[in-house]
Amino acid sequence: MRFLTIRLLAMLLIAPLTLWFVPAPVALADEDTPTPLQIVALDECDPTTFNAKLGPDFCKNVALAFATSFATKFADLFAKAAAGAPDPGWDFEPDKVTIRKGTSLVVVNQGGEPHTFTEVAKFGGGFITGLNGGEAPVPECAGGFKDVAVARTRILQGSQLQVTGLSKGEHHFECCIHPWMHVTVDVK
Ligand SMILES: [Cu+2]
Repeated sequence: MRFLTIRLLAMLLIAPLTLWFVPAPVALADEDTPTPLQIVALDECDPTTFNAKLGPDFCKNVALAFATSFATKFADLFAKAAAGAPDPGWDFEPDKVTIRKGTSLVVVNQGGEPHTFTEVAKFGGGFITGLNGGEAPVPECAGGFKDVAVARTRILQGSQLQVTGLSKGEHHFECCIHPWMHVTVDVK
């Protein structure tokens, strides 16, 4: 009888404590974590010509590239970049975003080939000279994928990268492979 009473007392004491402590962190997380803002990386690489140059499965464009004529051939991508009119199908969308401090970015690669989402002080060339349209590589991209700082900003086909902890002010991100792909992020 005494044992039962102690158990009952314990339950009566512990039950309200659990109710009190468990919901609190959930409510806090909802208030402190704004919905991430999504940016999409796009390209229309032509699997036949890209993979002939770069190996099987480099370009995994499954978004109807075979059935239509909007895919860009490997040589044409380089020719357009060299002429100063880079292919608009290679793009981050949107190009300019405004977020409040604490909001994270989620960058989703819906294209067929890899991209990077690399923060740079100033937009400029990437690490593939033939795609730079004559611009010098920016220091943040210059090392290519042998530089861990660049490699960790890589987004493979069908995957995503999350960017958190951006300070207030203007930030610039570009693809170190296709440097005309860029985004300006204004953090308020
Ligand atoms: Cu790219």
